[in-house]
Amino acid sequence: LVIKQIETKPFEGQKPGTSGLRKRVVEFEKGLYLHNFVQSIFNVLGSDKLKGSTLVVGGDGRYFNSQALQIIFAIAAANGVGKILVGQDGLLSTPALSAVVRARKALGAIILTASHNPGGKHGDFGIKYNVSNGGPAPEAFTNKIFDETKKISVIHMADNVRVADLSKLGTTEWTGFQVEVIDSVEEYWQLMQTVFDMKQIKELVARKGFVFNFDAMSGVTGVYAQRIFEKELGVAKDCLINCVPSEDFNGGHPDPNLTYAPELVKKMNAGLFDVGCASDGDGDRNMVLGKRFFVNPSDSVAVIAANWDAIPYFRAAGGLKGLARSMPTSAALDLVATRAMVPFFEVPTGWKFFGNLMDTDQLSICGEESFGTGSDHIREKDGIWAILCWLQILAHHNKDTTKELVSIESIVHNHWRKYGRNYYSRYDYEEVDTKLGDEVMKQIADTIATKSLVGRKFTGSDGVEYEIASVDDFEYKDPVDHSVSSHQGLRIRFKDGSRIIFRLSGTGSTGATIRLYFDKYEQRESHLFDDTQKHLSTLINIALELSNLQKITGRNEPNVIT
Ligand code: VG1
Ligand code: CO
Repeated sequence: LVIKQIETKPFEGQKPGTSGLRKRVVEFEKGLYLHNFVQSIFNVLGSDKLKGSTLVVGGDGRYFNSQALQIIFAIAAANGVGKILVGQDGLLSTPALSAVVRARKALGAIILTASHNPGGKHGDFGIKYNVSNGGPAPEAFTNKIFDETKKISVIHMADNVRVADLSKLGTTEWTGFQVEVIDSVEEYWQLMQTVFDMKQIKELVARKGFVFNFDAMSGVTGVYAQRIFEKELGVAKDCLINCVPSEDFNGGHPDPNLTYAPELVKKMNAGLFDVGCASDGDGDRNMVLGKRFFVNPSDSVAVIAANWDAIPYFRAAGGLKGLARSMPTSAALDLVATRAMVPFFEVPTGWKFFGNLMDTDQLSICGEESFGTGSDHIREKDGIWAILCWLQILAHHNKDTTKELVSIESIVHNHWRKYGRNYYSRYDYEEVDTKLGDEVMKQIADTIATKSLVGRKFTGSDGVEYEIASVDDFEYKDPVDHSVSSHQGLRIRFKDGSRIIFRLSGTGSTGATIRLYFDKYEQRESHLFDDTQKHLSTLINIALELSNLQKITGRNEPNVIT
């Protein structure tokens, strides 16, 4: 190893957000921008931990992935790392990376992704550090990285480390340092086989007339889908769409929702398939659609939890240890936890808060409204796992193949009949001027701080009265490490359990994204099947009135409604 010390100066604003550092590619390409952040991670880890350690590295294949990998190899080698495991072609889905860290007992991982943000030369790039449990580094750790980025002055980098061919499995070696290209698809498939009854899913797929479609949105899951859905489970090739990873996601926005997955949504609305699924750029998000039916992500995690006994992994664990959701996610999961009589947790937005609960055996299944669902089989949310859960649940409800197919829609409808329904929607106002975004949040925070809202009544066009029961700024105290995370979202709660939540996104790369979340519980049988936007219209109007959002931002409509 030929090691050099390179002088550097801090870059401003290298603060990791909800899920790592995300910026425009042009930022990352500026001089030593990436180098600084990587060295800062290593500075936090320290030479004792790094010496001879194993790290897992890979990304979702977006533009700049390959260059970034070589930079990371060279810096890692110079900082004492003993071995790097990298996915074939430099690809690793976020969930596969988590699985590999755990299986190989690695010190941690560096994942290169901006998840669902568009890619390409003019798109976004991102980098995130995961710790040894396979999950995102906790806030205390990411704060330390940020502190290091503010004072960094030198980068240690090997001059002669470069892996010529990332498509070839195998090891490249230097004195005291190796890079091994691994088949992460195989490792991920091994894990999935311990979670699911693949034979049963295969039978469902083979059922006459049953059609399943999967859209990888040109993200990383394409390679996992080809192996698992096509080769192992027998799904027809033409039922897998956009399954070749592309540096710019073929010009698309790799976010599996009703706005950004139009191709799949259109086909599902036309009633062409029984099940339609999609995942995001890095493979941790999922969207599940039935024939002409959208499964709201908050409902998805609730239905999976309620049907845990269809899934061998949870049966083997002896049932559910506990359930958890992020604060803005609908309260549908709470109802499942209550009925199952298992512990329940409400954590801030972002997957890093679930890890401690899982590591202490208090949590089995968890989810976020943002199309994230997962369990303690790894420490990241997992798109393909969630899709396999739905296929397993479907297979479980369709053991008798002579009967008409029990559809996704009927499974969800029956769930609502049993538990009641949480009408739910999220409004996103993207790329708002940062100052205006802060102003909206300040307006609502000020109103909340005076508590003058409590007791205020609003009557909707449907004659239903809403009375504000409580207001606060969500704060979470981690029950395991006792760390406190403040300012995690402004909450207005009503007497009937309805909620309005205001949050600023922590994953955008430019300007501010304001998120408004609406959640309203309904138990009356005659109101279980209403239109969501109609059913929520009073809550939506209250939110817009109290925040003055339209006036302050000049935005009449959100960019995305989910
Ligand atoms: C968003 C979602 C959050 C999710 C995060 C990372 O964060 O709201 O639920 O965990 O993205 O998802 P924010 O701060 O923009 O609201 V992913 O698929 O980027 O790893
Ligand atoms: Co993602």
